[in-house]
Amino acid sequence: MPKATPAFTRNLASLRKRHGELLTHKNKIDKDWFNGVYERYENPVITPDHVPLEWRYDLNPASNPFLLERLGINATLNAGAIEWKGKILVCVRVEGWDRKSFFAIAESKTGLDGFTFWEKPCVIPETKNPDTNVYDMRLVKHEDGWVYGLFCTERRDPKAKPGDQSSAVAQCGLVRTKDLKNWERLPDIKTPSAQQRNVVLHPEFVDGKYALYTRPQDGFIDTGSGGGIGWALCKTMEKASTGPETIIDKRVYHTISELKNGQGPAPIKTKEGWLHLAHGVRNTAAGLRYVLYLFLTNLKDPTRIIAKPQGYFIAPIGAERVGDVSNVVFSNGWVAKKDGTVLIYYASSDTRLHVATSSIKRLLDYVKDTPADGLRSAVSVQQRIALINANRAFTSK
Ligand code: M1P
Repeated sequence: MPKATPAFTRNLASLRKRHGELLTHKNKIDKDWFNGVYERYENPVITPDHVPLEWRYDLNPASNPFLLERLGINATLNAGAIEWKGKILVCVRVEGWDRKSFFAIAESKTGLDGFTFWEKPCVIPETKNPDTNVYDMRLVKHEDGWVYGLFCTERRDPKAKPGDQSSAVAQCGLVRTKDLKNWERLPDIKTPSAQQRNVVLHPEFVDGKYALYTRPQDGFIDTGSGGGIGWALCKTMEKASTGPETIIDKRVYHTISELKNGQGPAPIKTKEGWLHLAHGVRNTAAGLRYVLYLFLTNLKDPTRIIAKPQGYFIAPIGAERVGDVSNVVFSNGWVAKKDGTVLIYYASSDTRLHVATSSIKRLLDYVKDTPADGLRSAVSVQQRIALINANRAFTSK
């Protein structure tokens, strides 16, 4: 064993101490914040600093005498989530300094803190057309017995001119697993659209077919003529090729999702309908703003929206507003526990992962009894006046 310098030994001990403290730190409800719908927490649940030191540092004093961080982590974001053998597992989008994302499973007993990464990142086999970048996996326990992972696979646009090094094509990559360790890669999902992101598998068969939430888009960033969250059916996941896409949740002028939107995780089945979490995007002078919203669809016909509150459910606040892509919250993972608790995993500003908690009861109350978007200022004023009038009896003088 080569001898480490005193500085190497000291710095490694301090890195290990800070890493250990981070992993054992209890996360508490943020008491300075309340809206009744959900709880926010004091700390993010996973940051780049949670990633094991062995993934970032060469710990051999002979080959790395200065203890340099060789393969740093830039961000830990958009995570799929699943309850697995009594623990909460998140499949995190981990992005290195090289801008490549990969997937890694982290587990926690509480789902609120103590997230620890499994020994190694997930090895996702490639297809004949290798992915340049993969991200935003939605984990779904399907009634066919498999756990599917649907993710975005991004490749350089084959039609791009040599001077154009940014045009890309996004499609839905697909894996399935029985243990979250061995991943079988299936062909990318084919849809009628030029590009796809935010494709999510519905957990049950519909008319004997697999059902997918899609997000048709003409270009890589712009959805173009893509009108919103789509829905398409396909016979098999082994060579998935969908029929036509119908838009079930449209983009609408001057709403939180006028520019684009996308299904978050798979919807949760409740007695009153399928509960959906999605993101909406609008453009501003400061760039795109991403917020989260909820809606409810009919149990027998998940394409039919039966309740949709106005506005957003979660928007970035405080430190969440700043990061690699500021003013963004994004979610592709949530877990509904048997006792009715819902753990909502969302990333802020494409940089770190947070949790919010609520319950099925509260979320249904919020979705069903919050007024819908009236689409005009005058209607918003009337909604607020109705609330003020109804509150007269409860207002202390
Ligand atoms: O940068 C914000 C988000 O942008 C994309 O989402 P969408 O396709 O809806 O615009 C994704 O790249 C997502 O990962 C990212 O968080």
